[in-house]
Amino acid sequence: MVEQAVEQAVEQAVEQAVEQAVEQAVEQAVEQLVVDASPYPFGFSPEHTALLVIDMQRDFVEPGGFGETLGNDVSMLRKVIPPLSEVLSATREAGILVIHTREGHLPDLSDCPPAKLNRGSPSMRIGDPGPKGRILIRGEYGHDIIDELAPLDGELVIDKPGKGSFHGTNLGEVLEAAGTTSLIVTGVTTEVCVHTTVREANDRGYECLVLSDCVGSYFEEFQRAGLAMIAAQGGIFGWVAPSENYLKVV
Ligand code: C5J
Repeated sequence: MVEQAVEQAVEQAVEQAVEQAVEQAVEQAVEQLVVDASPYPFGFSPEHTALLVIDMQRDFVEPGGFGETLGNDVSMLRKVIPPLSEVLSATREAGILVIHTREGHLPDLSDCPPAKLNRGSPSMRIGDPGPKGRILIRGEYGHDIIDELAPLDGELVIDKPGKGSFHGTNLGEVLEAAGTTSLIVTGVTTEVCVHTTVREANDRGYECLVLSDCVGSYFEEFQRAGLAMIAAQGGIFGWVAPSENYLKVV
Protein backbone atom coordinates (compact mmCIF):
# COMPACT_ATOMS: atom_id res chain seq x y z
CA MET A 1 0.00 0.00 0.00
CA VAL A 2 2.67 2.44 1.13
CA GLU A 3 4.89 1.43 -1.79
CA GLN A 4 2.06 2.11 -4.26
CA ALA A 5 1.41 5.55 -2.75
CA VAL A 6 5.11 6.40 -2.91
CA GLU A 7 5.30 5.20 -6.54
CA GLN A 8 2.28 7.30 -7.46
CA ALA A 9 3.66 10.38 -5.72
CA VAL A 10 7.01 9.95 -7.49
CA GLU A 11 5.27 9.46 -10.86
CA GLN A 12 3.19 12.60 -10.32
CA ALA A 13 6.22 14.65 -9.30
CA VAL A 14 8.16 13.48 -12.38
CA GLU A 15 5.20 14.25 -14.67
CA GLN A 16 4.87 17.74 -13.20
CA ALA A 17 8.59 18.42 -13.53
CA VAL A 18 8.59 17.28 -17.17
CA GLU A 19 5.51 19.41 -17.96
CA GLN A 20 7.13 22.45 -16.36
CA ALA A 21 10.40 21.91 -18.23
CA VAL A 22 8.56 21.54 -21.55
CA GLU A 23 6.50 24.70 -20.86
CA GLN A 24 9.65 26.64 -20.02
CA ALA A 25 11.46 25.38 -23.13
CA VAL A 26 8.48 26.31 -25.34
CA GLU A 27 8.26 29.77 -23.72
CA GLN A 28 11.95 30.37 -24.28
CA ALA A 29 11.81 29.11 -27.87
CA VAL A 30 8.83 31.36 -28.66
CA GLU A 31 10.42 34.44 -27.12
CA GLN A 32 13.83 33.98 -28.67
CA LEU A 33 14.54 36.71 -31.23
CA VAL A 34 17.41 36.32 -33.66
CA VAL A 35 19.47 39.19 -35.10
CA ASP A 36 21.58 38.69 -38.20
CA ALA A 37 25.00 39.49 -36.74
CA SER A 38 28.71 38.86 -37.05
CA PRO A 39 30.27 36.33 -36.49
CA TYR A 40 26.92 34.44 -36.44
CA PRO A 41 23.26 35.14 -35.57
CA PHE A 42 22.62 36.57 -32.11
CA GLY A 43 19.66 35.03 -30.27
CA PHE A 44 18.12 36.77 -27.28
CA SER A 45 15.00 36.73 -25.18
CA PRO A 46 13.62 40.29 -24.71
CA GLU A 47 12.65 39.48 -21.12
CA HIS A 48 16.25 38.72 -20.25
CA THR A 49 17.83 41.54 -22.20
CA ALA A 50 18.80 45.12 -21.46
CA LEU A 51 19.75 47.94 -23.79
CA LEU A 52 22.83 49.76 -22.48
CA VAL A 53 23.24 53.36 -23.64
CA ILE A 54 26.75 54.30 -22.64
CA ASP A 55 27.82 57.87 -21.85
CA MET A 56 25.79 59.82 -24.40
CA GLN A 57 26.70 62.90 -22.38
CA ARG A 58 27.14 66.50 -23.49
CA ASP A 59 30.75 66.35 -22.27
CA PHE A 60 31.58 63.76 -24.94
CA VAL A 61 29.19 64.59 -27.73
CA GLU A 62 28.79 68.38 -27.77
CA PRO A 63 31.26 71.16 -28.58
CA GLY A 64 32.88 72.66 -25.46
CA GLY A 65 32.82 69.44 -23.49
CA PHE A 66 35.55 67.14 -22.16
CA GLY A 67 35.93 65.27 -25.47
CA GLU A 68 36.68 68.45 -27.35
CA THR A 69 39.17 69.65 -24.70
CA LEU A 70 41.12 66.48 -25.43
CA GLY A 71 41.40 67.66 -29.03
CA ASN A 72 38.65 65.51 -30.53
CA ASP A 73 36.16 66.25 -33.31
CA VAL A 74 32.79 65.65 -31.66
CA SER A 75 30.95 65.43 -35.00
CA MET A 76 32.36 61.91 -35.25
CA LEU A 77 30.20 60.92 -32.28
CA ARG A 78 27.10 62.84 -33.26
CA LYS A 79 26.51 60.42 -36.19
CA VAL A 80 25.33 57.92 -33.60
CA ILE A 81 22.41 60.03 -32.38
CA PRO A 82 19.79 59.38 -35.14
CA PRO A 83 20.13 55.56 -35.29
CA LEU A 84 20.41 55.32 -31.52
CA SER A 85 17.21 57.38 -31.11
CA GLU A 86 15.39 54.85 -33.29
CA VAL A 87 16.81 51.93 -31.36
CA LEU A 88 15.86 53.54 -28.06
CA SER A 89 12.25 54.11 -29.19
CA ALA A 90 11.85 50.58 -30.56
CA THR A 91 13.41 49.06 -27.45
CA ARG A 92 11.11 51.03 -25.17
CA GLU A 93 8.10 49.98 -27.24
CA ALA A 94 9.19 46.35 -27.00
CA GLY A 95 9.29 46.66 -23.20
CA ILE A 96 12.98 45.78 -23.02
CA LEU A 97 14.89 47.15 -20.04
CA VAL A 98 16.81 50.36 -20.84
CA ILE A 99 19.84 51.43 -18.80
CA HIS A 100 21.84 54.62 -19.37
CA THR A 101 25.32 55.28 -18.01
CA ARG A 102 27.24 58.49 -17.35
CA GLU A 103 30.96 58.77 -16.76
CA GLY A 104 31.81 61.33 -14.12
CA HIS A 105 32.97 62.19 -10.65
CA LEU A 106 31.91 63.60 -7.32
CA PRO A 107 32.39 67.39 -6.97
CA ASP A 108 35.34 66.87 -4.55
CA LEU A 109 36.96 64.42 -7.04
CA SER A 110 37.43 61.90 -4.23
CA ASP A 111 36.41 59.12 -6.65
CA CYS A 112 38.81 60.21 -9.39
CA PRO A 113 42.20 58.53 -9.11
CA PRO A 114 45.16 60.89 -9.66
CA ALA A 115 46.24 58.64 -12.53
CA LYS A 116 43.04 59.59 -14.36
CA LEU A 117 43.00 63.24 -13.29
CA ASN A 118 46.57 63.96 -14.31
CA ARG A 119 46.76 61.88 -17.49
CA GLY A 120 47.80 63.68 -20.70
CA SER A 121 47.82 67.41 -21.27
CA PRO A 122 44.25 68.44 -22.01
CA SER A 123 43.40 72.14 -22.26
CA MET A 124 41.00 71.51 -19.35
CA ARG A 125 41.09 68.77 -16.74
CA ILE A 126 38.27 66.85 -15.06
CA GLY A 127 36.75 69.22 -12.49
CA ASP A 128 37.85 72.42 -14.26
CA PRO A 129 35.15 74.95 -15.09
CA GLY A 130 34.16 74.71 -18.76
CA PRO A 131 31.44 76.17 -20.96
CA LYS A 132 29.04 73.43 -19.81
CA GLY A 133 29.96 73.52 -16.13
CA ARG A 134 32.74 71.63 -14.37
CA ILE A 135 34.12 68.99 -16.72
CA LEU A 136 32.78 65.46 -16.02
CA ILE A 137 31.36 66.37 -12.63
CA ARG A 138 28.07 64.86 -11.52
CA GLY A 139 25.23 67.35 -11.41
CA GLU A 140 26.82 69.67 -14.00
CA TYR A 141 25.04 70.42 -17.27
CA GLY A 142 27.84 68.93 -19.41
CA HIS A 143 27.85 65.70 -17.43
CA ASP A 144 24.24 64.95 -18.26
CA ILE A 145 22.83 62.98 -21.16
CA ILE A 146 22.03 64.88 -24.36
CA ASP A 147 18.41 65.99 -24.81
CA GLU A 148 17.91 63.80 -27.91
CA LEU A 149 18.46 60.63 -25.84
CA ALA A 150 17.21 61.81 -22.45
CA PRO A 151 16.20 58.95 -20.14
CA LEU A 152 12.49 58.58 -19.46
CA ASP A 153 11.23 58.82 -15.90
CA GLY A 154 11.92 55.52 -14.22
CA GLU A 155 14.74 54.46 -16.56
CA LEU A 156 17.92 53.56 -14.76
CA VAL A 157 20.89 55.91 -14.99
CA ILE A 158 24.12 54.44 -13.65
CA ASP A 159 26.86 56.90 -12.69
CA LYS A 160 30.28 55.40 -13.15
CA PRO A 161 33.71 56.72 -12.19
CA GLY A 162 35.60 54.65 -14.76
CA LYS A 163 35.47 53.59 -18.35
CA GLY A 164 33.73 50.27 -17.68
CA SER A 165 30.08 50.29 -16.60
CA PHE A 166 30.57 47.58 -13.94
CA HIS A 167 33.59 49.03 -12.12
CA GLY A 168 32.51 51.06 -9.08
CA THR A 169 28.77 50.72 -9.84
CA ASN A 170 25.82 48.49 -8.95
CA LEU A 171 25.16 47.52 -12.59
CA GLY A 172 25.97 43.85 -11.89
CA GLU A 173 23.42 43.69 -9.06
CA VAL A 174 20.79 45.52 -11.13
CA LEU A 175 21.17 43.10 -14.05
CA GLU A 176 21.14 40.09 -11.79
CA ALA A 177 17.96 41.26 -10.06
CA ALA A 178 16.33 41.80 -13.46
CA GLY A 179 17.34 38.32 -14.67
CA THR A 180 19.29 39.84 -17.55
CA THR A 181 21.55 37.57 -19.56
CA SER A 182 21.99 39.54 -22.80
CA LEU A 183 23.00 43.12 -23.48
CA ILE A 184 22.43 45.29 -26.52
CA VAL A 185 25.30 47.75 -26.31
CA THR A 186 25.32 51.30 -27.70
CA GLY A 187 26.99 54.61 -26.91
CA VAL A 188 30.41 56.19 -26.89
CA THR A 189 33.26 55.79 -27.34
CA THR A 190 33.66 52.50 -29.16
CA GLU A 191 37.22 51.75 -28.15
CA VAL A 192 37.04 53.18 -24.62
CA CYS A 193 33.85 52.93 -22.54
CA VAL A 194 31.97 50.63 -24.92
CA HIS A 195 34.90 48.22 -25.23
CA THR A 196 35.71 48.24 -21.52
CA THR A 197 32.06 47.57 -20.70
CA VAL A 198 31.72 44.76 -23.24
CA ARG A 199 34.88 43.12 -21.93
CA GLU A 200 33.68 43.42 -18.33
CA ALA A 201 30.25 42.06 -19.32
CA ASN A 202 31.69 39.19 -21.33
CA ASP A 203 33.84 38.10 -18.39
CA ARG A 204 30.74 38.18 -16.19
CA GLY A 205 28.88 35.84 -18.56
CA TYR A 206 26.66 38.30 -20.45
CA GLU A 207 26.07 37.88 -24.18
CA CYS A 208 26.66 41.24 -25.83
CA LEU A 209 25.43 42.50 -29.17
CA VAL A 210 27.10 45.77 -30.17
CA LEU A 211 25.14 47.87 -32.68
CA SER A 212 27.81 49.12 -35.07
CA ASP A 213 26.15 52.41 -36.11
CA CYS A 214 25.00 53.15 -32.54
CA VAL A 215 28.53 53.24 -31.13
CA GLY A 216 30.97 55.96 -32.07
CA SER A 217 34.63 56.86 -31.91
CA TYR A 218 36.52 60.10 -32.54
CA PHE A 219 38.83 57.96 -34.72
CA GLU A 220 37.66 56.07 -37.81
CA GLU A 221 40.41 53.48 -37.49
CA PHE A 222 39.51 52.76 -33.85
CA GLN A 223 35.84 52.39 -34.79
CA ARG A 224 36.72 49.80 -37.42
CA ALA A 225 39.26 47.95 -35.30
CA GLY A 226 37.15 48.17 -32.14
CA LEU A 227 34.19 46.49 -33.80
CA ALA A 228 36.36 43.92 -35.54
CA MET A 229 37.98 42.94 -32.22
CA ILE A 230 34.61 42.18 -30.62
CA ALA A 231 33.42 39.74 -33.28
CA ALA A 232 36.84 38.24 -34.13
CA GLN A 233 37.87 34.72 -33.15
CA GLY A 234 34.31 33.40 -33.17
CA GLY A 235 32.94 36.36 -31.17
CA ILE A 236 35.62 36.59 -28.53
CA PHE A 237 33.81 39.46 -26.75
CA GLY A 238 30.40 39.27 -28.44
CA TRP A 239 28.46 40.01 -31.62
CA VAL A 240 28.25 43.02 -33.93
CA ALA A 241 25.35 44.06 -36.16
CA PRO A 242 24.00 47.26 -37.72
CA SER A 243 20.95 48.64 -35.93
CA GLU A 244 18.69 47.89 -38.90
CA ASN A 245 19.14 44.17 -38.23
CA TYR A 246 18.11 44.65 -34.59
CA LEU A 247 15.15 46.85 -35.56
CA LYS A 248 13.91 44.15 -37.95
CA VAL A 249 13.30 41.72 -35.10
CA VAL A 250 12.54 43.78 -32.03
C1 C5J B 1 36.16 58.39 -22.78
C2 C5J B 1 34.07 57.21 -22.87
N1 C5J B 1 36.42 58.20 -24.05
N2 C5J B 1 32.80 57.32 -22.49
N3 C5J B 1 34.98 57.99 -22.22
O1 C5J B 1 36.97 58.97 -22.08
O2 C5J B 1 34.39 56.48 -23.77
